[in-house]
Amino acid sequence: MDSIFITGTAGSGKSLLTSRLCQWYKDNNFFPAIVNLDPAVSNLPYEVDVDIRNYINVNEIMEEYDLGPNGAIIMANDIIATKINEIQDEIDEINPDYLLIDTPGQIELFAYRASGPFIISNLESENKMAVFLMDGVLLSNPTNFVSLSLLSISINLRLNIPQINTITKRDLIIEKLEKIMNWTNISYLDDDLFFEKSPEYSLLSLDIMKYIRKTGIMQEIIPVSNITSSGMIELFASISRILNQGEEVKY
Ligand SMILES: Nc1nc2c(ncn2[C@@H]2O[C@H](COP(=O)(O)OP(=O)(O)OP(=O)(O)O)[C@@H](O)[C@H]2O)c(=O)[nH]1
Ligand SMILES: [Mg+2]
Repeated sequence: MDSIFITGTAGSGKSLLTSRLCQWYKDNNFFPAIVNLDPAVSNLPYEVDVDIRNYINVNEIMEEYDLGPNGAIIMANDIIATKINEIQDEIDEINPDYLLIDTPGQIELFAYRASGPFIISNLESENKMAVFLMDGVLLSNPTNFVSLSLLSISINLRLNIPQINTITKRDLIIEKLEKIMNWTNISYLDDDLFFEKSPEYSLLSLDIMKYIRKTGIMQEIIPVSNITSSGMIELFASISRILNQGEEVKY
């Protein structure tokens, strides 16, 4: 079994992409299963196979510990790690080819606290990887692009598994897409940063991007749309490439 963790900023399209990936694997005669790790979600655009909400109830946590919604969500995210055995048992019973893991809306609660890295390192799976979603709608200027690239690297550092970067909601940014993709090129980025309001932040953005380029971590960014499916073939190819590499180099 290979596991694919879908991560990204709140509202970037994680849950919808999870359902699209699941459908693709089904259409190609594989056996996928979905784990929902978001204890606070109310509606999901797919049928869940393993659901953290069966073990963690945010409303009950609010009442029992006299917490407000934010405190309860933080606590709920921390409790995820304690449910690893139950989740693993359910997954083992299903025994899918591909396990798609939809992560909580608040990426910082999953990645920067203990539970996300704990679940990732303890889940039993042949290969593990992450798909990080950058919300295309947030990429309105080059400084935002650099900030989200930095977030991607930061998440990669915390989760410590191979990661693919995507720009989501491609259908909503058709006219801007070429410009956004050009920002991976330092000279284009430099030109566009010139029009940013603050020279200080422009220089900082440029320095950060130069470093990011050097690491090679953001070499490939795949624009996708969950609505029109454009870019999905490239995404599947990239996922397969990483998982197949893992056949030789175990992570
Ligand atoms: N136009 C467009 N809308 C999208 C796309 N992907 C997701 N959406 C919409 O964006 C909203 C958020 O999508 P979700 O899949 O719930 O995003 P999420 O990252 O799981 O959200 P949280 O778990 O709440 O952080 C929904 O209204 C989706 O229909 C896309 O590719 N194009
Ligand atoms: Mg979601």
